[in-house]
Amino acid sequence: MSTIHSEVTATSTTTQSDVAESRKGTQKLEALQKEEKWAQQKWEDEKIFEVDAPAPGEPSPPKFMGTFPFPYMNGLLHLGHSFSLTKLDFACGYERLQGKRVLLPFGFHVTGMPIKACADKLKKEIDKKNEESVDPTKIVKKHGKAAAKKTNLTYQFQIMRSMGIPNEEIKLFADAKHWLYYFPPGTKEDLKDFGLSVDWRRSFFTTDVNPYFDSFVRWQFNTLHKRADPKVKYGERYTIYSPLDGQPCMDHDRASGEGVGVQEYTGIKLQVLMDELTGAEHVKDVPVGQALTTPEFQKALAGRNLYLVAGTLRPETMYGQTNCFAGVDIAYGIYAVNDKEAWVCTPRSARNMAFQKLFGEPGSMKKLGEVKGIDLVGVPLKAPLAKYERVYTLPMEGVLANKGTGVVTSVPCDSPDDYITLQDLKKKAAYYNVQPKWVEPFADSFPSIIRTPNYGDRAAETAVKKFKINSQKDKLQLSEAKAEVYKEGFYQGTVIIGNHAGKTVQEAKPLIRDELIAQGLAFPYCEPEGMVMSRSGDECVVTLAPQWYIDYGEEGWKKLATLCLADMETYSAETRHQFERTLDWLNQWACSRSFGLGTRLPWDPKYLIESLSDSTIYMAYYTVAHMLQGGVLDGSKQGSGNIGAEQMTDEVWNDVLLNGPVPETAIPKATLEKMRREFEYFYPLDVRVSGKDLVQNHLTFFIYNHTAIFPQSKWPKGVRVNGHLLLNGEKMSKSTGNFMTIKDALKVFGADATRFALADAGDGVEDANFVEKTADDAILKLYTEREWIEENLAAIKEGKLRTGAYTWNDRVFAAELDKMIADTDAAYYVVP
Ligand code: ANZ
Repeated sequence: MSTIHSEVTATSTTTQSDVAESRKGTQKLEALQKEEKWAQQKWEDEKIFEVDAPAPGEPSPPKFMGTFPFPYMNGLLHLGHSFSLTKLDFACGYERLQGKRVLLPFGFHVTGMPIKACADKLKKEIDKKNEESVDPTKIVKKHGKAAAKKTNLTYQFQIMRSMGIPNEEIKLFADAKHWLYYFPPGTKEDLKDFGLSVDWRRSFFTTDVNPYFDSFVRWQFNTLHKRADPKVKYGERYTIYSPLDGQPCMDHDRASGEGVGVQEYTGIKLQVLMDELTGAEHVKDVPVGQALTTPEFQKALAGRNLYLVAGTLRPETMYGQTNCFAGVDIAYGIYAVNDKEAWVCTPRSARNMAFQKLFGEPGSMKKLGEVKGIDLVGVPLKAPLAKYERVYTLPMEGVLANKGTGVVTSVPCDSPDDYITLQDLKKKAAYYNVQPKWVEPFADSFPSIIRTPNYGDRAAETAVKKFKINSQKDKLQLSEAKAEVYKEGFYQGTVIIGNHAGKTVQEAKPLIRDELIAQGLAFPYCEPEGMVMSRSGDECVVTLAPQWYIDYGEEGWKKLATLCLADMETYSAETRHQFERTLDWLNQWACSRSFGLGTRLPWDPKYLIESLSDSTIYMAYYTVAHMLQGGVLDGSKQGSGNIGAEQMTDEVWNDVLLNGPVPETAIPKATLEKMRREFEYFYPLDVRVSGKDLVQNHLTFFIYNHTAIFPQSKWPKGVRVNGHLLLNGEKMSKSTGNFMTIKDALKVFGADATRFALADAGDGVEDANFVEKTADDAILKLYTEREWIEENLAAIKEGKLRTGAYTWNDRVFAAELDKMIADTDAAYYVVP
């Protein structure tokens, strides 16, 4: 890309004043856009991107098939999408020039919850409008923007308006189906305007609204399920649950907390050193933990070991624990776990634990006593993995009663909150009677756990300085610092202590967690990510409930996925490592949902297949889609094969895609053969192109499912991922306004200049940058080139150009072109 770019730059005569001129007048832009339209129309008329497998007897050229993950259609595509798309489109263009028959199909994803949830939300807003007889567009005026903001309420109609939907059309979106007929066709038009070289005959949208695609996904799931070693299984998974209703509480059953999922913590068991508490040594300094030493409580405890249990998201930092924090005003309960243990935590978390069967029978709990946070201050503890023999319980202002267990283990090395609280306590030791010896030996001498490139070995301390945090009261800065440190540690951190030293945080985290759990030092604990209230007014918990899940991570299957990856082109070592890491930890995945849009699970149709699970092998569907559905996204018309959707039985799919036994069907043999030819010719997939964030779920699922369903010769051959796209050097974000849809870019720059700036934005896995000035400049360059071509065409016509043998300059020019071609070949084929 850069070769082409620098070539044009070298010959261009662009100046700043030209840029200004171009911004003022759009004449040049319009001239280019007119030509783009002309070319696009010509492509469409001549069907140049519509390709079929060669007919029998025809010569069979090499082929190339590339895809992009079908985007979710609850809005328009933005520049980030178009960036990944250019990587695919340019590769397809290159392969076409190599003489290959190139297939670039494009589909639209509407499976899942958000569209339905937004439609329902809009419906509620409209119903409310009818009640109040207010125009929905005036709700904000009536209730006030501030009120809306305070309650964290963005009205759905505002979101629809921000997407450019006219007021009078918004009500139509209260029907989820309307989204399916609005965004996919609109996006298709945008992508045509963008000049994407797609065979649009093969396009479709997902879910059971499209009966052909639906039959494909049902076949896929039956294939995974009905086999000697089923890949889809039934078993217990974490689910949001209403104890009062006695059943899972899915989105549509909720009075509040729509979209709230399950947060998985690790419960760390910090053992109360009861002997020290009752022993003379400790008590003579200052009496602590008296509530725990009363005869009544000791009787209830009946010799059980007592633990403060802390909920953490960062088990890998446990080497650095220096103390434990309790909220002084929080009322904790003490619960019997079994005959040997009792835990101190908030009643709310105990209720969750009870439904996760941590105390025996689901829902059962036995409370042994209560203790206020302030009465825990000074209690000595044994913290797992910590370098200190004994750490102390200290007071902290920011401990929330409604999050985790209400007990927080403190890691000043990596938690800015913990670091600053310890520093505060060091300064004013008299606070809640805190003794210097509970703080001083720990406040500065704690060990380092994680090394990151930007924050060093003591990330929390670095962040506290960077964000100028002076005390626990600087809440806003603290939450920013916490987010930064967490991100930095998770994505770039390496563990530098303990028996996992040298591993990345992403690798070490699950390993350390599993080890702590295996040794009985910790336990898995889950709760809703936020408050969820059921319609019956019950606060929901997380329980273990039976569900259908896909058995990713199962040893034999993982081996096949690893084998597939080994043969795959990943275009960068980093991408390969990311896949390897994902294969290391990826585990069972719940694939059934009861709310949203999608295909029903064929053998248990009360469930829908969730959105990441119906998207793993559908690239095979593209190979025959045009024969099934006739150019309409919803499959409401038959395609060139004249096949009814009901005819697409599992047996027919087996025949077409797996060379299965000849099915009993009214579909003519020749039609089946043609479908099989399409699949056999275009599959396996040569490259899948996407943003890098999909490696850890979608793209790994894609590998797994191909290996489960198809023979090795049909496994995917390549995945190319790119970084995120910045816009003018800043993160793209709707909330800051630094955001551009493809539609907008095409309006402002036209297709070619947009593509030009995208080509220049970056090529690696790191973030890329779309610079508007580059696109602006490209308009001028392209226009100048157009003028030059026109002049020369005229000159040719008038016979004004020199003829005869090549001069030295001609030969240099030709050699330059040859070099560029060779560079391009190398760029597409040689792995950096
Ligand atoms: C150890 C640790 C080490 C933590 C570290 C963080 C950083 P988010 O991401 O906001 O959910 N925490 C747990 N329960 C809490 C409560 N009731 N009130 C206040 N803080 C609580 O934060 C999760 C982290 O917040 C948890 O992980 C816990 O501190 C703390 F380097 O545990 B962490």
